[in-house]
Amino acid sequence: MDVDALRHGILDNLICLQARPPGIATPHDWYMALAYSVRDRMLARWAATIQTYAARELRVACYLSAEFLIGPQLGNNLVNLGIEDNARAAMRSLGQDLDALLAIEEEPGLGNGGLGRLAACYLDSLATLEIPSVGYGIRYEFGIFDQEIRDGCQVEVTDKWLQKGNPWEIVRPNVAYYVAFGGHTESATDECGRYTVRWVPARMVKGVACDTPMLGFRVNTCNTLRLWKSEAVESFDLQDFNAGDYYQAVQEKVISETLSKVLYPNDEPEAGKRLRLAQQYFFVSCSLQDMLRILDLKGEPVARFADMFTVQLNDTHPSIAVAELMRLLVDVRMMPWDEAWEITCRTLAYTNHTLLPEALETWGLPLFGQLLPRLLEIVYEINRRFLETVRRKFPGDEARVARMSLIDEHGDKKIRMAHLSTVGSHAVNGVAGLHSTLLRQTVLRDFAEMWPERFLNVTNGVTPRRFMLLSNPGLASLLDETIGKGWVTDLTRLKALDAYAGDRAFQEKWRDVKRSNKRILAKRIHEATNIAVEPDALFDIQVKRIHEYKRQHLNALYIITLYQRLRRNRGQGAAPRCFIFGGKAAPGYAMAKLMIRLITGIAEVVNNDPAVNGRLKVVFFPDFNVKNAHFIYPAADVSEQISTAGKEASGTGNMKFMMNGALTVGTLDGANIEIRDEAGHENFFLFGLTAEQVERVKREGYRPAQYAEGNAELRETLDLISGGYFSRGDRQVFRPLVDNLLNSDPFLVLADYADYVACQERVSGAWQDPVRWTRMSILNTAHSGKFSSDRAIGEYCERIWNISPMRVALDQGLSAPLVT
Ligand code: 26Q
Repeated sequence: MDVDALRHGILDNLICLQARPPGIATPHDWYMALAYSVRDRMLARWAATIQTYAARELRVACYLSAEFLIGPQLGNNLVNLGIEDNARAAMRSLGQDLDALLAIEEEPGLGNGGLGRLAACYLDSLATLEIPSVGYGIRYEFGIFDQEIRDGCQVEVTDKWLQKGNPWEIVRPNVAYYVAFGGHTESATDECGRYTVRWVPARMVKGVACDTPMLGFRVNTCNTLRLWKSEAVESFDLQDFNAGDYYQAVQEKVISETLSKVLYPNDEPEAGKRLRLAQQYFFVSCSLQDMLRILDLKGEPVARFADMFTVQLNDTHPSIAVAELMRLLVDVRMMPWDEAWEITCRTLAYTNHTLLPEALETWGLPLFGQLLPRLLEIVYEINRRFLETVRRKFPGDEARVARMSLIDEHGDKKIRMAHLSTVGSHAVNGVAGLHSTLLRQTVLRDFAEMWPERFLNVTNGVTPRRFMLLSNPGLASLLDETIGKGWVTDLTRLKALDAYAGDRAFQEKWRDVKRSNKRILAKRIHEATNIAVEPDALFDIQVKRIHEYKRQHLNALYIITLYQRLRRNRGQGAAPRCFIFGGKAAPGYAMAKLMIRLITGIAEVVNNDPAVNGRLKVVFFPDFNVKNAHFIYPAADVSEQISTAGKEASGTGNMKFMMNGALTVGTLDGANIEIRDEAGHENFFLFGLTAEQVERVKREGYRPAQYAEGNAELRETLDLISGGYFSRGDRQVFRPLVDNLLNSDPFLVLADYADYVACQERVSGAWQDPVRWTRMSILNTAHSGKFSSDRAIGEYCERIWNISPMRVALDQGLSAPLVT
């Protein structure tokens, strides 16, 4: 781990793996050589971890997720190994700059947003807390698209994260499973008189394990993220094919390989039907087969499955696991149904991430039956038995039976994946207090009535290693020198900052850190957009996926209002503000794309208007991803969390902002509520209708146009948009957006407008008093401890998984049998 050994390792890898002598090595060659050298230093821990898990009787937590948005790995691994300084020195001695190399890494964009990033934060905490665990998912060849902004519009560019190779991944061709699709089933009675079913598939696909090591912070535990890549079943034997069949066989191979080709964006109206379902089944089946194989290798009977594994379903995307585990136990392992069902329910637990009806997953019966005929039969059988228990418990209540059924029989029949997950799990949780309450009251109300003990809340959390220590080194060293280093793994220790919140000297240091982070962001903004922003301005930031419920357009309406006010008094008296947006819109989500155009349109006008005198700047930062997030969160003064109350399940960006000392402007939605309770109500800018009020307004007949009629500034703002002021005179462009707001406004933007504007004025007032502001900022960081993913994972371990840490020792013999 010392500088000299690192230097040698890097040179070795440069020459032996990159095949480049130092004299002609490109920066990318140096990056690869360093990455391999870091990986080499993780491998001893990885092997020790695998050995420890293989040798002992223990329980493993398996986190099943269609997305893992892990972000760049090099910096995180250096930090977790504790060799960042040594690596920097080693690179310097080789004439290279570590920061420049860190910037080269292409991040694996294997997720859309919150849900995928949450899975990655949880892997970090699982390893840091020394919990035996595996992440299971899909190795997409193309992750989330890269976003470019051209003429103010989003343009999607293919993600090419694998183009130059991925030094973190280890492919394991010997860890592979077959997954069946299509065909039909045949039933028979075997010699023992048992009813058996044989699935005769139309085709098979092979799933190969691609492993990425997930090292914990300063521990020996190095867990595995196992992502499945699809391949054609066998390379075909030329002699068996005539020329025509040869090309047919190649074609089959191509189809098989498309399975793990691309990640689907959420919020897509045509959210890829058939292929998406095939992806889900593919990775779930491979993962469950992998668990069974590990059980066999350990010599454990299948009956012990639920003792050895606990499986968390990250939303309904892996919910086919309920039926697939039944199939593997009943059809393949010949277990009686009841015993298999008991194991399935004891093994699985389900996390819900949304209440939005349009985002709840369902699959049409015909499609499901064609692709997975045996699984459809199993779903029917689960449903038949389940509805029997409903009828026993609520005799004569057929309306309830229809509501709870796994099959939605209104119109085209569909399988309700949230119902399937709930029925097949022993625990169901929401991701923030309000969300879990609403889950019990709305989407899963009947289920909560039937099994109240099954429902619980686990508020989300994020990893302070990546989102503080790695991305905000200035803050991290100030914290280290003020309260000691322990906060990184016990974030509640930040409370010790309370004592310094009013300390003028400390406040000065706090502001220095923030100012330097803002300078870094200002530089990035200039490079990416050519817009010059003033680091002394208030940085007001909203970064997240673009969606109507997240209400980036509410923010935009306020900016226009502020702009008008500034123009009237020629910018006098107002505190300079810089509004920064970032986030991707689903390629097929027209309204979200229009919201981006509105923001860039506003930016073009206000940034170039001399009348505002530089007191207002608007930036749309392109391609918001984990890498860019590293320099965005630390630079924020204000965090915009303005979703319609009741719609954002939790939010996790809100937590990253808080840890980095931003003050939140927010509604009583998702985790905002808990953030406000922790920070102190006086240190949070609250506005807007509550979830209950939102529902009441909607029930009583919401008329958005009335709000515009009653508010001259709002009317003027909407008129400017419709009049083409932000679209170079084109009155058509934003019509759908303005019409939607005036005529339906499903997310109550206009209803919350006035209160939002008033709230933003309070923000401006507070900003004028730096001592007060800094105090509030310090108190936000000080009280962010609850939002560490370590706390969240601790709760999963204790309340759902019943699993405890297992220390890994480095100095083990290499004799124990290996179960990879
Ligand atoms: C589903 C079917 C077909 C294609 C795509 C999808 C799909 C993919 C991703 C549906 C949803 C997602 C992602 C959802 C998501 O990120 N939800 C967010 O989860 C966070 C972590 O719990 C919460 O903080 C956010 O509030 C929630 O919106």
